Amino acid sequence: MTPQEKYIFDIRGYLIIEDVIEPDYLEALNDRLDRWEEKAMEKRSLPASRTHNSKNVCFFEILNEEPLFLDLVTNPKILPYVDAMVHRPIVEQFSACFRWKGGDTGVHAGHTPYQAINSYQVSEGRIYNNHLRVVYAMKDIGPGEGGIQIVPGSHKANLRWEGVGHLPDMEPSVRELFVELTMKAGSALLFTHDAIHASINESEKVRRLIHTAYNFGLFARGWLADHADYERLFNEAPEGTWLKYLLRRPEYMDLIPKPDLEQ
Ligand SMILES: O=C(O)CCC(=O)C(=O)O
Repeated sequence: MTPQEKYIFDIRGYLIIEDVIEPDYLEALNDRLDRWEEKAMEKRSLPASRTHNSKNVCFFEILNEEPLFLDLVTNPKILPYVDAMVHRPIVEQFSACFRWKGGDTGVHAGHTPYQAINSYQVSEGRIYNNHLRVVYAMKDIGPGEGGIQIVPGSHKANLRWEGVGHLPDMEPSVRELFVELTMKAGSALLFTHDAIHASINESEKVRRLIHTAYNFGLFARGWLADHADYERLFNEAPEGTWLKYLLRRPEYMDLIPKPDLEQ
């Protein structure tokens, strides 16, 4: 991560890096995702739950079922950013999400001006993300096609968000704070979950994302991923690798050494 990228990330709360998935690998992943999209179509008609509704379906178990996706966890083009911005990281979640027209995510962020321990911080020139999102566009995402929308700089907000919860309901003066991030297939959006964000797909195109997140290893996994979710993959990962390191359980006494970045 260059000093310029670090500066930009700190000011805006996000960074888009292009061409982080090789074309052949992207094609192979998309071939598999075609199958998952078929499953997603079936899930759309089931009663809504935390992981799906008729316009948005996510699969949080995909990493356990698709070995091909494991290399994304340790993507060598992304790992240096994770290492630079998350202290002793663990994988917090990994999911494939499909989004149809009208599907949206309401406005939210991890940051609170009154609970500093969970918040994005910088100390002695080092960035500390408690929850760094790395979101891969598996297909191009153009304007109106569901790109994540962020309020730049809001990870440092001093006041509580008082806006409404959904993008279409917002007054123009608030709505214009959001920057809609279009993406090319094979690129990654890295953002601090402390920045205010939301999204909506207003197009006929199905938005296809791989969501990953890296957390500070002392914190528990998120509300969607469980401590045991990656136990088998952790056990199978070779000793001393980044894969094993990132898939470890979050522990209060986190003593597993961090591998060198070069491997
Ligand atoms: O999938 C989306 O558009 C929203 C993602 C999001 O809210 C998140 O990663 O926290």
